[in-house]
Amino acid sequence: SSTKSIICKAAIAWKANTPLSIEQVEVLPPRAHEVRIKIAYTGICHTDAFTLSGDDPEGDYPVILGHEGAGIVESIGEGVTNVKVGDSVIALYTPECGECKFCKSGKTNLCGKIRATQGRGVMPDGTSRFKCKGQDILHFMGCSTFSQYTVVADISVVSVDPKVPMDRTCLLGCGITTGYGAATITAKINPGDNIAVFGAGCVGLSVIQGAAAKKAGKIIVVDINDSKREWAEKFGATDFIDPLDLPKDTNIVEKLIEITDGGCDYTFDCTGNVHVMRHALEACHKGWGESIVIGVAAAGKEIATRPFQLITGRVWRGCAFGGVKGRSQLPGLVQDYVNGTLKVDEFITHRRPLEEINQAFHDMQHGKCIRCVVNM
Ligand code: NAD
Ligand code: AHE
Ligand code: ZN
Ligand code: ZN
Repeated sequence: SSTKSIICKAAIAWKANTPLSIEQVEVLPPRAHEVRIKIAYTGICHTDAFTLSGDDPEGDYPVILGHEGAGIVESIGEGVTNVKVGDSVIALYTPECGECKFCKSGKTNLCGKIRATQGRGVMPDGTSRFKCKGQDILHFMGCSTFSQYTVVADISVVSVDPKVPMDRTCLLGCGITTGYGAATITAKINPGDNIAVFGAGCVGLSVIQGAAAKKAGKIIVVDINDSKREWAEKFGATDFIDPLDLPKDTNIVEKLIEITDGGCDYTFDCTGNVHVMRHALEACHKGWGESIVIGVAAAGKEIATRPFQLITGRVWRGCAFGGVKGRSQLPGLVQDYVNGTLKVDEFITHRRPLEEINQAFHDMQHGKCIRCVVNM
């Protein structure tokens, strides 16, 4: 519906480990099966900082980061039928084509349709829609929400209830959905199940929220930042342990096995630390306990445990975006928020205009920040 480029502001990462710079960018019109979105708000996720730090094997530059964004459809390319101009939308880093082997499997939310080009930072036709200073700028995770306008594949966007403010819906684009989905979709928590959550950031707090919704028994939160106790309790944790406070001869695994009479039914790593991942697996109950890896680890990091842990019935698994299928299931999560059964407002601890996006990255590194929402 549009043939013109838009000139707007975006935060560009020219190379790893340097501040973003706010630049004038040209955003080309959407081609067939693409959607141009006017981004209203974006959250900043730990994964954006991870990629900016140079730890992401797929990280490439120059790039427009950001994958937790909401906005309004400005124009659509040929053949787009799932959204229309003016829709209130959330960008999806885990697309849903509904037709590929993954989408049809009924076993996963991962979609294979555009994963290869998404990983290379380009649109499905192999080219970029961003230009700055005469150069092509790469896309990120199929979203690039740190731009006032972005172009995404039509399978990477979902329309949601326009009555819900976009400074809230943006957070359903990653952190909240990831943790809540990990607890309610990836893990099959039964009432009374004991669970442990390692790391109480936006993702871990969302796991707690999901576990509470599933009426878990003990919801034990493990974090090395003591100030997370209050946060964890607010979202439904029953216990909080700072492993640094344990007596020298007790480790966190023993402690969790002791207080759950043999181990947890489910544990979740929301730290990205591979040593924590091992603890999370080994704190699972013999015979059936499952540990779900959510945290993203740096290039070169590997997990380890004795195979005996698996032989004796513990299960190691993981998920992206909580196992949530964005186009089928995000509108329902938005309604849960409207109905008052899903907390979202509580996660917003900081707000910044686009001009202050580098300070927003600093905010995030501090223990007091859960989410900083950036007003575009
Ligand atoms: P965050 O930094 O806000 O939270 C991490 C928490 O872990 C903090 O409270 C920190 O104090 C705690 N922590 C750090 N080291 C610890 C340790 N050794 N033991 C116990 N607690 C420890 O981050 P977040 O935004 O909540 O994201 C968490 C992780 O999830 C990141 O690695 C992020 O990249 C990843 N992530 C993955 C997905 C996915 O789809 N798989 C989606 C979103 C985020
Ligand atoms: N690119 C990294 C991996 C990063 C990663 O695992 N990303 C998650 C989402 S984190 C959101 O905050 C994800 O979606 N993974 C599945 C996928 O297909 O990328 C690497 O190690 O190469
Ligand atoms: Zn994220
Ligand atoms: Zn698919």
